[in-house]
Amino acid sequence: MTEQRKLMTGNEAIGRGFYEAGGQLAASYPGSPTVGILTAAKSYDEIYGEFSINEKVALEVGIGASFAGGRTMVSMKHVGLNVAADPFMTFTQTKINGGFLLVTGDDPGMASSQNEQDNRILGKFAHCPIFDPSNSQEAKDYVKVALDISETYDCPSMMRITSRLCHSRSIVSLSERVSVDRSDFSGDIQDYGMIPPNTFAKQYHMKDRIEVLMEKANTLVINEYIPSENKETLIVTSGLMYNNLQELDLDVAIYKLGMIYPLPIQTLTELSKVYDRIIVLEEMMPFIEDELKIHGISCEGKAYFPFTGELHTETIEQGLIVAKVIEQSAFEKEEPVETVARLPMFCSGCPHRPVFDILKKTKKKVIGDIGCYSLSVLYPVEVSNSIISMGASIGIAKGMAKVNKLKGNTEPIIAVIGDGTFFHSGITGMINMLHQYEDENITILILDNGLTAMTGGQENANTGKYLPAADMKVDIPQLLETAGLPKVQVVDQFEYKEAKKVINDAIKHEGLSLVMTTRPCALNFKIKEPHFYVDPEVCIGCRTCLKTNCPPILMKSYDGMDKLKSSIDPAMCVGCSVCSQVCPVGAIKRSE
Ligand SMILES: Cc1ncc(C[n+]2csc(CCOP(=O)(O)OP(=O)(O)O)c2C)c(N)n1
Ligand code: SF4
Ligand code: SF4
Ligand code: SF4
Repeated sequence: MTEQRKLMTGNEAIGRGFYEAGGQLAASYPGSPTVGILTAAKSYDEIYGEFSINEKVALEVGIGASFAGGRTMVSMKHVGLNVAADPFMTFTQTKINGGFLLVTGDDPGMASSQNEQDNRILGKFAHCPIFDPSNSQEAKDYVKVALDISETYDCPSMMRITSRLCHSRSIVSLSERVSVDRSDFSGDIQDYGMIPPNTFAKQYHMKDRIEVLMEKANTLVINEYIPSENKETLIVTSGLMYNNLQELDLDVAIYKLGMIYPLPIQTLTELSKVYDRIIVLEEMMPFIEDELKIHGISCEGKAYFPFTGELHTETIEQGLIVAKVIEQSAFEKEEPVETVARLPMFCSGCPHRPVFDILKKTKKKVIGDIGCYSLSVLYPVEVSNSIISMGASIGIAKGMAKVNKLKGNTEPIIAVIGDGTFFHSGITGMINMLHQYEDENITILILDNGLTAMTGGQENANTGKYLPAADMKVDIPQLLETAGLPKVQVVDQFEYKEAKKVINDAIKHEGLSLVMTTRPCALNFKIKEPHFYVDPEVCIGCRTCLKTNCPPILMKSYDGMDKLKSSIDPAMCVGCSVCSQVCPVGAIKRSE
């Protein structure tokens, strides 16, 4: 049989690797850069795959699958592990059964994340082996290595990847699927019932396990020593940093780690006697550097390389020049190309736009949350004053209202949250609102656009309302009212004037008010009504429509008219009608 080869992203390769490794259950929660992993894994009929309601639930579904003897993979973006950390930090004490792989996608440089955290530290915290592939082939192959190690050493494995590996493509050789047969769940309480005294022995088990794995690291083939005649410097690196370093084509010895925790300390101690110095090349925190130092191996690293952002080849070269490993740059200095800054913005006809247009006019403080509506922080909308983490807006609004009250400040507080984020983790904050609530003036706006738009339009718990194929259609107002919260006022925000009145009345109401907007995401539901156009004879050039920030609207000069008048690009307009509703003179009309 001829070898099958395919160009794959890192995410696709991980999905394929899971299939080939005999994977049975994959769970995830969407988030960049890891969304494509589950999409790829669940494209194979042999794998049950789900986007769970949040990362914690995804991890718990995965724990169940592993206990039942299935090979399991749970994937999430880096911050997702904060949400899943509670079960993870105890699961790491129990026995597993089917091999368990946690894939976590870090985002150095924060291309699409609210922070830049280095999840290798959480992997160490959980006492589990951590793998760091450098290309799609390794991403695929390491899935099997990690699952084998998980089963052999009875622990969850972690694969830490970064955005660039997730999204860049390289050639992958495909293999057949293997079949793995594990026993059913034993139900052995000592192994799985994690309360003291059962937990005492488990702590030692975790510590011993890492020591055994540290020994194993010395002979693991994915840890690779590339010697050099030049005995001045050994560079210890892993993952994508290895590729970037290769581009410099240096005469220098390299130790490329495939497993970055625990480290092959014995081998590296011996190598430290062969080379004059060790330099560690890694993105973000000095993780490998610290590990080496903890084990008495003298090395340098973050003294030469930034601890934040991606390390591109040029940055690595600069660091190595400062470290005196190389003398001068091999790159010709290029003048940076001037580009026009373009901020992300809501799509044409986005249902979030009228809501923030209305809120902007209230001039009140708005506590934002995570979703497409996070863009309301940026110019030109600039309405949400704070964004922290998924679901946080409601708790923050409550805490702020309580302290404002103690200070005699009765200013209304507004929180906005999308339906996806509401189900992910906003629901607990919402129920907590009932606890010792007095009379604080808080308005919570739930922006129900029918799915999880920002991460690519995945289903959430009420998508079934719009798509019959989706199997959950939780009714948010009914859910909240049953829990004892005030009646949710449901409003169509494309009825601009009505929506404005409902939102303004809710803000004025001295108490807790809940409003839910109902228009679905224009992009994912491909909404396209007849477009609108501007009648320049009627337009007075006041620019009110422009302030809705809808991409098709711009001011232009018309023949025979001195003043700039508004115009709408018909190809981009999806016909939501919001601009026509804010025009004071009726100059914006629907086309036939
Ligand atoms: C803990 C965590 N998990 C995942 C993400 C990635 N993420 C960004 S926005 C978003 C969901 C937004 O959905 P929703 O609230 O419905 O807003 P929409 O994008 O649909 O407007 C997710 C999952 C994240 N930022 N944090
Ligand atoms: S994807 Fe949907 S919710 Fe997000 S900005 Fe576009 S229209 Fe709005
Ligand atoms: S009708 Fe107006 S606001 Fe709606 S999509 Fe078209 S240009 Fe944008
Ligand atoms: S709001 Fe109406 S009058 Fe004002 S610029 Fe736009 S189209 Fe012209």
